Amino acid sequence: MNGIKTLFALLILFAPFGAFGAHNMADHGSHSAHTQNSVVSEGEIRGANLEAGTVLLKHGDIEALNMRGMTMQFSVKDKTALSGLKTGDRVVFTLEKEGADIVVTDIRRAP
Ligand SMILES: [Cu+2]
Repeated sequence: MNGIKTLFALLILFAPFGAFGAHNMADHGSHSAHTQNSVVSEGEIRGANLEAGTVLLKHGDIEALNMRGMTMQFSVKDKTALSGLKTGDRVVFTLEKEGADIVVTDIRRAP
């Protein structure tokens, strides 16, 4: 009997920490997304034009920009960021609003 009581006590003690931890993680993502005008997201390269400095990216939902998952073309602010990347690469990229446009200000292979 005592053993079961102890187990319950432990569950009650630790359960809130688990929930808090998970919540914190999720929260962190949206916080960093709202800092400045930039959003960090992940996707896959579907094509690139190094001369034009454009990249075709398949990305997931980007709530901060009201975008559902899609494949779309972006301009890359610094074309050289595309060198070394190829179609099929998983990437982490940063998007920034520039007037009416959304440009990629950073892109690198996903770790
Ligand atoms: Cu999009």
